[in-house]
Amino acid sequence: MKNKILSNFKNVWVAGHNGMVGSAIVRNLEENNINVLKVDKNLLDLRDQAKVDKWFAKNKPDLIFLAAAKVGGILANKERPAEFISDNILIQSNIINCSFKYGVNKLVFLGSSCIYPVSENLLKESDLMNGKLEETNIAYAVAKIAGIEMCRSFNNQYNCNYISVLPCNLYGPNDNFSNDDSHVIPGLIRKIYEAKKENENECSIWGSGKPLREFLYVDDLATGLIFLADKYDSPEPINIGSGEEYSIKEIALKISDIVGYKGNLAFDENYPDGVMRKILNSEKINKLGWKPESNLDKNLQKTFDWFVNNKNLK
Ligand code: GFB
Repeated sequence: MKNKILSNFKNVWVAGHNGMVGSAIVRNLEENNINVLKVDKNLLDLRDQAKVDKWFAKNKPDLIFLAAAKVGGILANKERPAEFISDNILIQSNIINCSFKYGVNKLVFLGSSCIYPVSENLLKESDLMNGKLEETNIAYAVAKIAGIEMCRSFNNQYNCNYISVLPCNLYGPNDNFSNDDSHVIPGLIRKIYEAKKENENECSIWGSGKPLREFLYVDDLATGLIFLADKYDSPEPINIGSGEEYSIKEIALKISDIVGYKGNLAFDENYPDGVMRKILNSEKINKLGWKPESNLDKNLQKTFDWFVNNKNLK
């Protein structure tokens, strides 16, 4: 009999359940017959401390996946830093403070590989706060670093069990496929799909195409987060990556093949590249016993299929 996951918890809340990460966690938990607490953002603005407190008093979660955040790609971060730092600090502070006030047993906080200092090497957890941050997303990075330090501080001072997980770049169903705010994979899926539909001879790709990024499929992330909720109790951050890195040009060519686009891919260097390489050292979680089932080509196809079937939803 497979060990029942999260058997130590009875009231699991996925904050941000409608987002790409939150919905992947919910899919996994509900497939394992675990009831999930959810609250839509139009019913509870997580930036509103009084409302969050009232919700905690009524719903009393004992495990929280903090997947609610203001996220976006390189352009959104570059152009709207005030929103990224303000919203994320408000959301995480409200939830972490209420978790302590209402005795939540465990909280899983989500950082990102982009909060590490710029480096061409594999990013290790010990590299955090040991160097200059990437300019294009410094506001988001500082907010997330504050969240990690808040978890560590509550663990040290009040013996809480709030863990911090740092994923690499993510993709999958239910992502944001908008033209300007999205991350690279959904942004390119939409752009190249539309170039094919409009029979355009050329499709513009931001940047040089040279940057390298590590990608993890969001359903693999979900299994990793649930694995850590069950097995990881350290206040130290832990990376979760696929170990698969590709250049933006390789990704654009793969997506063109999936879409069936035959036009030319033009790289527009008026757009920022961001860091030239961003890949995690995921030895720590691998040694604990988790590895992704990742297969980028198959998962890119699944993501494209989801987009085609849902593109009119948003
Ligand atoms: O995914 P992306 O926005 O995030 O961009 P980052 C990755 C690379 O893809 C950059 C290029 O070099 C972009 O110039 N790119 C090419 C595109 N075409 C496109 C496109 O159509 N859309 C997008 N978005 N990029 C983010 C951080 O940095 O990493 C976030 O800004 C977040 O805070 C995320 O943490 C994980 O990897 O550059």
